[in-house]
Amino acid sequence: MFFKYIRSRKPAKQPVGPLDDRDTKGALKDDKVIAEKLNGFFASVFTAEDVREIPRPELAFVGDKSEELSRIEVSREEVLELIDKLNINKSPGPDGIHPRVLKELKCEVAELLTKVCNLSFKSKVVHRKLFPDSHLFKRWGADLTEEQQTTAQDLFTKYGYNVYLSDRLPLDRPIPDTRYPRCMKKYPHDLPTLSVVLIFFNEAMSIILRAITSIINRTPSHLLKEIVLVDDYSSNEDLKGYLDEQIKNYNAKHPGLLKIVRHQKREGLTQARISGWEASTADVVAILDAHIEVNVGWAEPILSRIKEDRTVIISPVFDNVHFDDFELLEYAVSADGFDWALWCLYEPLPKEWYALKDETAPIRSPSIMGILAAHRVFLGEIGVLDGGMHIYGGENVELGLRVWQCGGQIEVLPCARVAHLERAHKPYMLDLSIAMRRNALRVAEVWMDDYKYMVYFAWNLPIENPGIDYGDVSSRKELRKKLNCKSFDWYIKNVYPNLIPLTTVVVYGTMKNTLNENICVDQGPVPGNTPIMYDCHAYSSQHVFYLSTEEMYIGGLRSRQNAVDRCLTDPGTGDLPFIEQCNEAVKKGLNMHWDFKQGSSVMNKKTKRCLEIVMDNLSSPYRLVMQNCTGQKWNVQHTVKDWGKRSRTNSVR
Ligand SMILES: [Mn+2]
Repeated sequence: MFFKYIRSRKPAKQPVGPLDDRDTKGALKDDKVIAEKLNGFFASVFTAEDVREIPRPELAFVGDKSEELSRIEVSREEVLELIDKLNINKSPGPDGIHPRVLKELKCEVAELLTKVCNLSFKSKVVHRKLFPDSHLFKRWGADLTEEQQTTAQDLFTKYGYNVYLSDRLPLDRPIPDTRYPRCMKKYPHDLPTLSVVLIFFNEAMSIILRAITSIINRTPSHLLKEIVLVDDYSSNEDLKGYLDEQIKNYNAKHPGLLKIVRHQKREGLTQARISGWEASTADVVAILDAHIEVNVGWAEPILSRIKEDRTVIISPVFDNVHFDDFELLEYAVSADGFDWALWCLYEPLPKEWYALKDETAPIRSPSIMGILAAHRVFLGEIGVLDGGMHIYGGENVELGLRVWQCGGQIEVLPCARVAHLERAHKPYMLDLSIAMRRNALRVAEVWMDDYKYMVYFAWNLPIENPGIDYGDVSSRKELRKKLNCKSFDWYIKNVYPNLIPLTTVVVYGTMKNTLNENICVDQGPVPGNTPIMYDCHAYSSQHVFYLSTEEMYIGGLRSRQNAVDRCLTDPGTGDLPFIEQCNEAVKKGLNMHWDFKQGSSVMNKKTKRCLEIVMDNLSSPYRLVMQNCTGQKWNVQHTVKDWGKRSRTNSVR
């Protein structure tokens, strides 16, 4: 996305002045000339209307400040490039720049100019950087005293975002309206009522209060029935008595608006969402994190869509609030999907949606991410959420599959926008993949039928006795039966054709030579095409798949249409094996077919050479080579018993 690109570009390092008034030694000639230039530039780019909304940089030139100017850290390229964009696209129109993006750009230019001016013309006290390696201070906090830095860093470590700044920002701060212009249409007055659930665990107080404030200010009061806070047994003191007081204050102004549910022990994200759903009473329930700010007009599109169809589960579009400076980064509208490990990911928008030529139209989505809105009773009918999920991960995919397979639909609504604060780190858990893996198996066992094999492949687990306790799934299986839900095969063919199964896997996992079982075949450096032997760690770079079609994949598993597997090939000359993208290998007619059985050699069908390991001399490690077969034996970690062998012709794509 254009705006994202601008933001993420790294500024050039060299200190430079804003415009062209630099002499050969790099010092600026004349402050007054620059002041005039800046003023002139500002007047040429910013309209009177802009000036009302965008603060004009303070151009106060006093005395000779050229020395300070030479130390300006804002890059000239950055300013010039932005100016360039503005000039090219000055007039908004059908082929020009989107008016909202234009305004964002102008804001950036104004901000940069202000920085230039402040850095140049005000005497600056430089504080020692106490935490040069902290993510918090990468782009923020240059003017903080040492004491302030310490306070801010402590809060950052505790919460994973900039609580020091949050505590100083107004609760009702404005955020940019990121909707498409056509979203600003009128919605009917008569819509279903709304309960908003905010779940939290040890969230910072100012964050929760800002979420509440945004909901009250940006939801029509006749539609907002209540806000239900769910505390998943926080330990922070301020979230007890002080929060209760705050709730009383709100309710004094808005009688009965705020409720709080407090868990008596830590029950996890999913159970917190279920508790919020149980406590709500309006027609529609929106279940959100507490580290959000809803944007203007967020509720009306949701409520009118659910009024049309009670079986639609809705995801608003997220924008990202930076964890450090709390600025809003607009995210592109996209659908929600997942890979075979069941990690959520963004999917491109379906062609059918573009064909509608209506940017306000709902987007059919295979899955959902975290934040959702639904008809309260319908959500209950299809089983709310799986309360057996632990901590984090998998619960969204579970909901996605269940909704589609059991007669509902999931849609992303481009006009409903919610700004979500992404933590730099999640203080409550170090390795999310442990809970994720367990929850993924739960989803696989209940909803995915034989396609569950793909989840076991992706996590490199044996299908029988994976050694992971995913809890009791019998009540979820009963629910699936009771609701008469469709198969995963139906789902993948009708809802998510972009997710690609691989039904021809014979063996998978790490691959070891019997000469030394401490080292594994590894895809080697990427980018690069030479597989190597490396100490076994069993991460995806060491995942090998041998297929009944006699191909051998190395390094992870393809999940989606646009990702490509990497195939082992024998170039036929030299002593090194070569990895090529499988579709390329087919096109080029490379030697990509292998004879292999567990405990035997890996021999290329065409060249008759073998994949083997050699030690060039006693002090060197083993190398992976192609050579005349000497009878070396290989084993791959796991064997597939039956999947695909029954109905291969049906599901192979
Ligand atoms: Mn969140």
